[in-house]
Amino acid sequence: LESFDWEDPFRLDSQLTEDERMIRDSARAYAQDKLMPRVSAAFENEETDPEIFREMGEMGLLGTTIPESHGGLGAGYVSYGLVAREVERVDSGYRSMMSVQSSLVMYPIHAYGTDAQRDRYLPKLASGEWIGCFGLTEPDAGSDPAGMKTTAKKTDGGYVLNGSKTWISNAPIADVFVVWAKSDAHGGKIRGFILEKGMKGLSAPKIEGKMSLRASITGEIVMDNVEVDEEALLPNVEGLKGPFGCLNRARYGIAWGAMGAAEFCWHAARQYGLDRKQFNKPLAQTQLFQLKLANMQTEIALGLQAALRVGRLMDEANAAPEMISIIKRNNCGKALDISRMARDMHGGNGISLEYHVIRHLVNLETVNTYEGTHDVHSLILGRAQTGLQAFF
Ligand code: TGC
Ligand code: FAD
Repeated sequence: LESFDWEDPFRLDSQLTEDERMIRDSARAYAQDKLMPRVSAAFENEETDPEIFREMGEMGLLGTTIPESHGGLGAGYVSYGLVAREVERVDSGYRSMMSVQSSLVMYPIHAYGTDAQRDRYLPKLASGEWIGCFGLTEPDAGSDPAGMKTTAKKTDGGYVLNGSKTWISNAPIADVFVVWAKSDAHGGKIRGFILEKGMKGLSAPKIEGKMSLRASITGEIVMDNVEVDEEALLPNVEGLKGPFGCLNRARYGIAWGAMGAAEFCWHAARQYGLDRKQFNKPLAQTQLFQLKLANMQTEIALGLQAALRVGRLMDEANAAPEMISIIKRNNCGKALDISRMARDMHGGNGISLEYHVIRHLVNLETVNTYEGTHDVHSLILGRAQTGLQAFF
């Protein structure tokens, strides 16, 4: 029989192509060399360094799946997932910054935009020169985005937008805003618009005092009679399937990313248990400690294998949104459990920023909530197997 690699139980590595391994390795090197050394201070001081977008752009980590002709990497969804896993191994906030830019801003411009919109925005978003944000959630419309109040009213040659979005990643430092609004010219249907920083009536105040995702800035988007011309409309999609098309991709990336955060916590707990002695033996030599390590290893191995399967199906254009709900829901929930367990296994040290596990834990509270809460994905899966919708 072959030997067992405890870190890679199902030989995930051997299921990747050479190109995928290269992309994974360069993302890991960047994340460990450049992000890991600054994350504790960024988290403690609640500071987001916009330079990170430029660095990620240079490394080719923005728009992994966007064609090279538009500044992307032209790689597949498995590669995108591997990048998310490496970045989130350091911090969910850094992965958030990247996945919003890639899946929620570059993707809709590429998939739903005109050639002129692609040419104007994609190269600068791919390089990180411009930062993007995605405005769907509103103060009174979170899990139920169909209830949004933001409106776009037709004018001569354009639209006037009014409304507010909240809990928007990157918004206070964004140059480009992809926002969703109900458009009177399209029978009240939801349409996407691209706004730019500096437009009259557009502001993006920071949300202060977050106890989670503190290295990633979050804000509101306030639109007070923002006038845009016809070219701001994303012409090629209508209805909720516009934002959901983007969310499918971001949710998929989160399923990989959450496993990266979980892997960090698992490895840290294992090492801590090997290093720390109580009752004259390493903690890792106790049955309870080993049970917890076995549970972590099992959930992570299964979660990564499932994410890889869905990634392969996405690369074949053969994935259904419900598959993404399974892995987003499961991997976020399991990562949150694993980070809580790792925090406990570190004893008192577990609450210190120095050991990182508490930071992952509080971050994963957000990751379990955004892009469809754990319970909302349960309802999506319940509907898919009963034919009965239980949302309202
Ligand atoms: P429902 O009737 O189910 O669907 C309405 C229309 O949308 C289509 N659709 C999809 N299309 C593509 N992909 C999907 N996953 C789709 N899901 C639905 C559907 O076919 C239909 O199309 P049509 O043409 O018939 O009109 O809509 P509903 O209102 O009943 O939806 C209910 C529910 C709960 C499933 C949905 O609204 C939901 O998923 N809520 C969660 C909201 C959410 O995920 N928000 C995320 C905000 S963005 C964010 O959090 C970014 S954080 C990122 C970071 O920082 O990393
Ligand atoms: P609610 O919808 O009010 O849900 C509250 C609770 O009720 C949850 O437990 C939920 O599961 C439950 N619930 C809701 N409906 C039902 C139901 N029918 N049946 C049973 N239970 C239900 N949004 C963006 O558009 N862009 C972003 O960039 C973005 N970034 C974010 C960054 C951060 C740090 C955070 C915290 C959020 C971000 N969000 C963003 C918003 C995020 O997507 C929403 O918070 C999320 O969709 C949940 O909406 P809500 O907060 O209004 O909660």
